Amino acid sequence: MSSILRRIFKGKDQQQHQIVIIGLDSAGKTTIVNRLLRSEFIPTTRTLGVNYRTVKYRQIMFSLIDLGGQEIYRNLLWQPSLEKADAIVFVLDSADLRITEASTAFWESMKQNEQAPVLFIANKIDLPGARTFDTIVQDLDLTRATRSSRPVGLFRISAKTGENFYDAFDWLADVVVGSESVFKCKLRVVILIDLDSHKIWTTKYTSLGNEILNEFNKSISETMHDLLKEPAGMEVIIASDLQLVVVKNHPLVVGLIIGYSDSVVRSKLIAERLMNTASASIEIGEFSSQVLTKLVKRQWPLDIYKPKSQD
Ligand SMILES: Nc1nc2c(ncn2[C@@H]2O[C@H](COP(=O)(O)OP(=O)(O)OP(=O)(O)O)[C@@H](O)[C@H]2O)c(=O)[nH]1
Ligand SMILES: [Mg+2]
Repeated sequence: MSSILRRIFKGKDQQQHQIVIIGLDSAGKTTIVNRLLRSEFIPTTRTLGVNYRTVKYRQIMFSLIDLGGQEIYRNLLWQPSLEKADAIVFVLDSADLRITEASTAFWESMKQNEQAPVLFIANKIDLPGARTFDTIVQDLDLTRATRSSRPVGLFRISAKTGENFYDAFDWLADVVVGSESVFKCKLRVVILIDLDSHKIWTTKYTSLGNEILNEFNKSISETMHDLLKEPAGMEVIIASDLQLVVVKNHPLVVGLIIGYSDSVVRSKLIAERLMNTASASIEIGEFSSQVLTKLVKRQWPLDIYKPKSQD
């Protein structure tokens, strides 16, 4: 077989996933690409136009389209690349003061491609001026993104030191090959409340700090309070490295604590199934909390958080 034929066959065997990397200039996009290629920190110069690279990551071929982040490239080059993206990586410099500009660039890009999964990277967490995760989520309104139907993963990393770097790209690799695991969530706490604010079922899969639990209870009370105005809906609050999800569907409310890059859409599905089961059993006067405990164990065993020591 001639070498050209071999190359064609190889190309056919191995599907390449187009990963479009965007973010303001100097966010760290090319540094991330270099770390993917060489597993180390390599100094960069600004990208003029676009930089194409291919990398095999955990047996998956990524075709990386590393776009220049300066305004001229944002206007000229981003849209045509985004339209063809299989996945989008948005990189933010966590210490950059241009937060409004970054937010506009992010949300404009989301409009250019409404389907592709999004890996949101808050980079440069090694810098002393890096914003906290909560601030970034709030400033860029990221809960709106995690609530959308496409997979959205949020990660804080340092492309310089490598902190959390592979967690982020493992998530992306799972997403592009359609692995089930990314659509799972790791339930820490689930709580079911009725309209009279009675906790009718609570289950904790791990112990959590009081601060988080207080925040969780507060967000549940606020949602209960709004229940009269709006009988169905959902709230997502990011607290530390967790998400507090409150789903209401008159007359019940379910609160869940999940990991910060877990699928909110999936946690909503679990909450709705729990509410349906609970209301059906309440109606016939046969409610028992064991039924719900068993339901979670049977239906979503992989969505239950297991602390590392129990793995
Ligand atoms: N401290 C720190 N510096 C970083 C990190 N990542 C990148 N940098 C530095 O940030 C500067 C810009 O990085 P680049 O990777 O070139 O940024 P870019 O997003 O590709 O920029 P453009 O190509 O202009 O769009 C460089 O000096 C990098 O060394 C990080 O995690 N921590
Ligand atoms: Mg660059």
